[in-house]
Amino acid sequence: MNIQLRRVILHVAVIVTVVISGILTQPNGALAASNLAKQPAMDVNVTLGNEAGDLQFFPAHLQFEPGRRYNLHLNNPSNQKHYFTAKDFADGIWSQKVDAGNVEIKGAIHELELRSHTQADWVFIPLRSGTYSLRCTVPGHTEAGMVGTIEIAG
Ligand SMILES: [Cu+2]
Repeated sequence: MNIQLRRVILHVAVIVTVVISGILTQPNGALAASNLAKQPAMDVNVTLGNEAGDLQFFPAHLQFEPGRRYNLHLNNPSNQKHYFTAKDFADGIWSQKVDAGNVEIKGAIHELELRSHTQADWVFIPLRSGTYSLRCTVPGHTEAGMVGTIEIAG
C-alpha cells in the first residue's frame, strides 16, 4: 500500500470515528431541546400598569402550552416601576433568554423588574402544566390588585 492511500484511509477513519462519537454522545434531551429552541416563537403581549396609573396586568390571565416556544413581550408604559413575579411559573419553564435593551440574558430567570417606560422580551418554553400566580411585588401593588394567573395547560 502506498503512503498516499494509507493517508486517505486514515483520514476517512478519523472522520467516521468523529461523526459516530458525535452522534452517540448527543443526549436525546439536548437534541430535543435544541430542536424546540429553533421553532418559531408565538408572541404574547403583556402590559404592566398603564398611562393612567392603574395597578393591573393587561391581560391578567395568561395561557401557554407545554413544548411551544413563546416570546413574552413585557411593556411598562406607566410612570412607575413594576415587577413581573411568578416564581413557580418560572420553575416550570425552560428560559432561553431575556432581551432587554442592548442586553441579552441567558439562563434561568425568576423575576423581572421593568422600570417606567421600558420593555423586555422573555423567550421560553413551558415544560410543566399547572396554574401559577403572577404578581407585582412593589409594596402595595399586589394589595391594590396587580395580580394575575398563568396557566400552562396540556
Ligand atoms: Cu406594580
